[in-house]
Amino acid sequence: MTVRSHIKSQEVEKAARKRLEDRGVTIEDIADIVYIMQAPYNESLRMEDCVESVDKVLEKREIQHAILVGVELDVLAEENKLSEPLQSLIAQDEGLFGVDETIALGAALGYGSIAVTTYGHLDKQKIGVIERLDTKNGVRCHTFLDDIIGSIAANASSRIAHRTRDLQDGMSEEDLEMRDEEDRL
Ligand SMILES: [Ca+2]
Repeated sequence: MTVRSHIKSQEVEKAARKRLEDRGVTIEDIADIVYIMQAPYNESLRMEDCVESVDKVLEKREIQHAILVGVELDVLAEENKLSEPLQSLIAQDEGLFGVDETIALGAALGYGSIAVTTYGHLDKQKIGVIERLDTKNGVRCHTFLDDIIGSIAANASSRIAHRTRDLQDGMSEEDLEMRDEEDRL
């Protein structure tokens, strides 16, 4: 086992973003879901707000770690590199295997109850890119990725809901910016 003593956070963020890209998921794909989720509550919502929100969520370490763990397991399952019975549980996306959802839900906890309920909704109503990933075609394994995308979209939706309220309440852009920084755990 080789262990590197210091892993820079920029390296982790870059790797997580690359993982999504390699799996064919763009920030815009996730932003589309955010738009669908938030537009009914926010008349002036623009697509670019959703893209920005997804981008900010991807700055969060907890999310980056969830992406790295989840996609790694999906890829190892595709390559038949896991040991049994885990290999089959993940490759088949076995209905009672809930670790994919546990990781994704855990990553949604940092953005409060709106993120949690939105994640739950997206888990049931597969929307946009999640639906595409959920389609089992026997070649690709997205057991973890679909839930992680749901979690990112849920967090970005919750972030927009809270920011919209804060702006209505007269909070300045600087205060909101500071909040994002504090949130970056
Ligand atoms: Ca799943």
